[in-house]
Amino acid sequence: MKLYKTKTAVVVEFEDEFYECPKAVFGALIQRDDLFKTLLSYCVPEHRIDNDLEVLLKQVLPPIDQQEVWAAGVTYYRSKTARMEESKDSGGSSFYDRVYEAARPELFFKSTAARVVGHQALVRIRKDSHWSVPEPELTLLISPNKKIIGYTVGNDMSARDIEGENPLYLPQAKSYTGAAALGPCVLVLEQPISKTTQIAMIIHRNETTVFEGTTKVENIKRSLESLVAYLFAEMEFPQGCFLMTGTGIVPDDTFTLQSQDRIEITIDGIGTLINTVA
Ligand code: DO4
Ligand code: MG
Repeated sequence: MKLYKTKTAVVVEFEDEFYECPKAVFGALIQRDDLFKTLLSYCVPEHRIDNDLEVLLKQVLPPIDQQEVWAAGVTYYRSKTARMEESKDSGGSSFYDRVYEAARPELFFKSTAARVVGHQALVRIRKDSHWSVPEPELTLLISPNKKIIGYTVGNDMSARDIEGENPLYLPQAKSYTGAAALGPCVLVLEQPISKTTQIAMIIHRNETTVFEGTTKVENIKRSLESLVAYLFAEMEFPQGCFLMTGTGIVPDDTFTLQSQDRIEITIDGIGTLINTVA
C-alpha cells in the first residue's frame, strides 16, 4: 500500500482504492514499527474517498515530517567507477575503490526535513558548479527501532565537480538548498522490497530526452539491513530517519544538468518522482 501526505489529509492507496486517515498525524504514523497494520486499519468502507491519482499527485507534500535524511554512497559498481573518474586529478580515486570493498559503508548526512522538496517541486544546481547530476536512489524509511518500514523515491542532487576537486568537499557537493527530493509517496509492504525492483531515470530538456538509464535494487553491493545497522550503530533517531541507498545510474561524464531540465525517477511499485531544475 502507499501512504501520501497532502496539505489537508493523510491518504492511503490500497488495492486501487483510496482511504483517508482521519485524525492521523503523519509524523507519528511514520515512526510506527507496525505501519502496515496501522494503515490497513484505515482501509475500511467508512474511510473510502473518491480520489483521482492525478489530482492527488498535484497536492502531495514530501512524505517526511521531522526526520533527518542520510545517504549511503558507492553502493553500486557504477557509482564507484564514476567517482574514481571524477576524482582522478585530485588523487582521490582510491578512496572510492577502498570504500566499495570495505566492510564499513560510506554514510553521510544529506538533509534536514525542512530542506527536502517533494514531487513536482524545484530542485537546484549550485551556482558554483558546472557539472551537476541527479542521483536516483531507493530511499528507506526507518523507524526509531531500526526497522525498515517503508520505501520512497529519492533524488540525491550532486555537484560532481566540487566533490571531484577534493573528496573533503563532499558536504558542499551534496547538501545545499534544493539538493534533496523525496516522494511522491511511501510504499509500505509486509515483506522487504523485491531485489528485482527496477529504478529508472529519464531527463528531458525542451521535450527531448537527454538521458535515460535503469538499474535494479539487486545491483546494490550491500544489504539494505547492513546499511541501516551501520547508520544506527552509534546514533539514535528518536523520530526515525530516511536513508538514500546510493545511485547505480550515473550519466556519462559529458552530461551536466541545466536549468529547466525535467528529471523523472521511477521505482517499480512506488511511483515516479518528477522535479524540474530551477
Ligand atoms: O562518495 C560520494 C557520494 C556517493 C553517492 O552519493 C552515491 O553513490 O550515490
Ligand atoms: Mg548518491
